[in-house]
Amino acid sequence: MTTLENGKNVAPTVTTGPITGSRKVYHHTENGLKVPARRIELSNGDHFDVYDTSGPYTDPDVAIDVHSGLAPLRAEWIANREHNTQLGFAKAGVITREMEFIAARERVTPEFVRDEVAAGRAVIPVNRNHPESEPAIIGKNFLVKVNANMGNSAVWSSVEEEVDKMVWATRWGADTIMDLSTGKRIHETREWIMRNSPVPVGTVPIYQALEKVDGDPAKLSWEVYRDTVIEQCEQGVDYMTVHAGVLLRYIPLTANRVTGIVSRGGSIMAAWCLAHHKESFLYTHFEELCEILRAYDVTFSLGDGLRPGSIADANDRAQFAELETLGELTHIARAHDVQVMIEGPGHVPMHKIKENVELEERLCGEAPFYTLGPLTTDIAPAYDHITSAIGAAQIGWYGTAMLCYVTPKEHLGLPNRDDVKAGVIAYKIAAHAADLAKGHQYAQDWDDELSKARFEFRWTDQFNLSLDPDTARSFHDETLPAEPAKTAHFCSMCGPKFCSMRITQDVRKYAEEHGLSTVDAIEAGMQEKSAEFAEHGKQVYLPVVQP
Ligand code: IRN
Ligand code: FE2
Repeated sequence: MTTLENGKNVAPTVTTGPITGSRKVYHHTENGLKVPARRIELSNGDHFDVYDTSGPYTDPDVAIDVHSGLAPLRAEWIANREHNTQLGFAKAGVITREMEFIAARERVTPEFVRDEVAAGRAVIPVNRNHPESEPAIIGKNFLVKVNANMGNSAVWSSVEEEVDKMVWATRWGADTIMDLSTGKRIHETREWIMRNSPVPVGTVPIYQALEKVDGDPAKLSWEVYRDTVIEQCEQGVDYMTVHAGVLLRYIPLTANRVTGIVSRGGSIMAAWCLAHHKESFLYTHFEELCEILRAYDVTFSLGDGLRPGSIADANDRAQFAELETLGELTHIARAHDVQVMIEGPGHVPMHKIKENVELEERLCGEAPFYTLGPLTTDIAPAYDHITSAIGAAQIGWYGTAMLCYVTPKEHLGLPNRDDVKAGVIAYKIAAHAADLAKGHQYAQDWDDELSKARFEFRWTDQFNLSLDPDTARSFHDETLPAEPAKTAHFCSMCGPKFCSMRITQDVRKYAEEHGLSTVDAIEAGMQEKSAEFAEHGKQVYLPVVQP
């Protein structure tokens, strides 16, 4: 591990320990692989296991030393097999350890994982030089994934903060993270993140290449770019955004847009193309790039350099022209056994979202779609985790495999720790809502567990089954802090007299006691309630009575 700039080996402090109300467990596969899960213990003696992205940080039995990094979980798997990509193995009919691990995580068969990878419908981003990561899969027939972006910029934040944000984001459920650092300490920041990340890490190599030529896009070259890609492959980056679809002839298509080119990588490449009046070197050298990525099993995330940056620009000619080129490149990469996913928008109103997924699937042979939101309106800066989670839920439902989070700071500034959590939680909601709509049994089971806990007034179980137990509990504590309130059959929203759930339970009890059907009991029960209502002076809101 490299030493920090000031000469001292300062270890970033990161959050460790289990999430409230749950503990780390491991499921063992046929071949003895230990697959992590988060077990939520319930007060009725049951438990519910959920998909766990947090790595060893939430396991109190593992000592975390960020200086030495995480244990290289995959090192032995990689050492004991021939050199190939997950796609190459899958095409040859081989089930890798990674596929077996993923099958257990996703509750499907290893054969299914292999077949989806072989078809190019799913990717497993696992650089052979990132053995610390726990394998995960991105594809529409698996759980919808969430990516969290981090990275310092020239003006703000330190290496320590970025490592801490990575641990924090995965704690709340980020399935992958992207290090988008710019500025001086790019290599060093990335090294700390790579060695400590339990999830796949993505980057946009053009950002670092630009640093190497002092920030002047015109000075970029294939050679500088290639060397940067190799440097990052060597460090273990699992997937890379490559804006190879920004062709010279597409740039004029953005001239009349409201917001022009908003992609950082896209604008860098457009500037290079215009400065040299040449076709993009990412496009002309694409096959060489395939060879490099293949050697490390790095996955392409073909960038949407011409994505719309406003509601007005959604689904325009520039955006879809680029998508066509990404489709062409997908087939080239696959022929080299390199895994591919496709990046998508951006800013899209709800009625224009579906078309994006349909077109992407058709043009790119169902390569996993990976979208940035999209934001469904532009009028709520400071709340763009919400404007975009709405679009993310929809696009996920239609078949997008991974959702790139947007934080409340989007368009305004660099996200801090709280923004990272707000963004991750908003996107876990979107991803889970999509899983539910897609009929995923595990998603349905999770909801049912929480619904039951809510109905039975198992408050602690309701908190612990939620995506953010700490906040759920603290909101409840605000009005009913006393411990008995955690078993009370009401909360402060409706108060003890008007809790609909309690009334329903009363109705059911009444039916049982009086030998009535529930329908009759509702009728009888409602009459009683109405009498009770009149008795209390026909007031809808009664003062809350503390237990
Ligand atoms: C995801 C989908 N479309 C864009 N993204 C992400 O946006 C991409 O993966 C990267 O993390 C971020 C910034 O990309 P640009 O602005 O360089 O295109
Ligand atoms: Fe934007």
